[in-house]
Amino acid sequence: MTDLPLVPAPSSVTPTDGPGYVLGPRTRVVAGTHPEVASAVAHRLSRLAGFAVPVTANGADEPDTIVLRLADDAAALGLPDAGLTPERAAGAYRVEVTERRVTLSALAVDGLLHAATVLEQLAVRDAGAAPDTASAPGALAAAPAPDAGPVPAATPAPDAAPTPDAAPTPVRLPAVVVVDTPRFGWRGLSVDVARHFFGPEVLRTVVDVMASLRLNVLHLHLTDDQGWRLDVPSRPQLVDVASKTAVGDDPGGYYTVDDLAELTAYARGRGITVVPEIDLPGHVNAALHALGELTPSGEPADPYTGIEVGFSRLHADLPTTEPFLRDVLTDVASMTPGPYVHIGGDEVHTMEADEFARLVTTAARIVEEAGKTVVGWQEVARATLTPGTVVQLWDERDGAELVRPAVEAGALLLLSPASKVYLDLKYDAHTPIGLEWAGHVELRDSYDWDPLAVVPGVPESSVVGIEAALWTETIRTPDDLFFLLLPRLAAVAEVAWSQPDRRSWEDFGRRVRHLARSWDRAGLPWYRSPQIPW
Ligand code: TNX
Repeated sequence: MTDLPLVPAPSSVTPTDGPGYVLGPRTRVVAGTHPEVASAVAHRLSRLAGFAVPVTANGADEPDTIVLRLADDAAALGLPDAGLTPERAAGAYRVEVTERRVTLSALAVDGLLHAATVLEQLAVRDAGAAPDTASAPGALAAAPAPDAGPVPAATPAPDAAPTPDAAPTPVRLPAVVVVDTPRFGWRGLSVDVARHFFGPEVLRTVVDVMASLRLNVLHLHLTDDQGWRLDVPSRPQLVDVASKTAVGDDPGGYYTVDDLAELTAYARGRGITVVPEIDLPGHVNAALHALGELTPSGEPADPYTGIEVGFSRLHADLPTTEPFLRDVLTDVASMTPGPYVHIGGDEVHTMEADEFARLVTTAARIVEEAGKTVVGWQEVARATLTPGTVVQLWDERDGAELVRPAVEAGALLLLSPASKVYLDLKYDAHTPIGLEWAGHVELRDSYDWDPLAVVPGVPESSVVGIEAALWTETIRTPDDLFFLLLPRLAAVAEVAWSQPDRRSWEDFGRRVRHLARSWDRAGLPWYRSPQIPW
């Protein structure tokens, strides 16, 4: 392992001789062939240094340069390429720090972005200081985005400049070579913005936290019984009527087409793909409230602000149902540049298996005709799926037996076992917010598990990755949200990224303490788990 406070733990860390590189007035990032990545990296380094680190067009051979290189093959990074899928290769990177310069290499832009976050975790403030005094305020935040707007109350302004009279403390990057590849290509977090709505600014902070942990998929649960949160241009009634409600009669809200586009671009600039979910054919009370044509009586459903599940449903036999699916899913597919659309599929307790399979098959076909890959909760495995469909396991009571045949028939498995990665579950009996239906989830529960044991016998090559989930029945404020997310999201990120022989609970405990300092500096609340000597 390593003494350096890197989370998730890299594949290999080799300290080298020398004092490392000190960011100074001559430091500049060489743009080379990737000016947009260079400016993202320069922005991160500027934050770290406390002064503006410029980007120059060339000069890669000169000293005091931060050089970005895209390599053609894994060998050029010093990585074995056996078994490296394109998704894993995209995240791979190499960081080399010497006294003269810093070189970031990768096979794709995402890897370069990850490498830049490694520099933040490596940074030591004040030469010779321990790494836990590392990093500048706002270390979580990344490159400027054209849409940079207000931040939630919990977060200080990310561009807060150092006080003019205080010379910034020198920032040193220790001499090291880090070579790293993620274990899984999909390292996600799902956020339920339907039960309680969180605006784009809160989601940008979530994206910043995710990027700092080298996660790469933000899944948005945009619709549920309690509210519809995305404007769908072909069906404006959905948000006009059904976005106003939330659990417990709290305020609602929704994202415009532009909001989603801007958030998606912000996330992409940090190596993160947004996956929109429209939950079907259950969890649809908001849609039935907005569109009476979807109910057998033709009358709109009453709004619902409780937290029961499983009662609402579409009707396969109504002539209005398929056009609704086609309009909504086609619009959503066209609104997402990413390759995936999630169609939900969970917890329909009031429908026969045949009708459920018909509706899932119809929804999946529409998404595929729109050129996207389907993602669905584990129950969609009851329908016949196109190979390559992503099936998301969540309920360990019957998940393994449900998904196994689908995976054998070519589906890919995304792991969200509730007892490990449902970050809306209470830490322990005293946690003031959170649910308890799958037990309590302490930090170590999120960390100490074997992804390949969830569905015994499934080969690693069928597992696309791991996704944490944050359901928001009990989460009303951004502070609630980050308190449940942190530190467990760091544990899930390491399970998703690091090879089993590179991680251990004791070592993680030592490294995660340093991350907590960066959460403090960013003003983010987090849970002081008694399992760690913070
Ligand atoms: C189960 S997980 C649900 C959600 C709830 C969550 C609460 C899943 C696919 N469905 O509707 O919000 O449990 O933990």
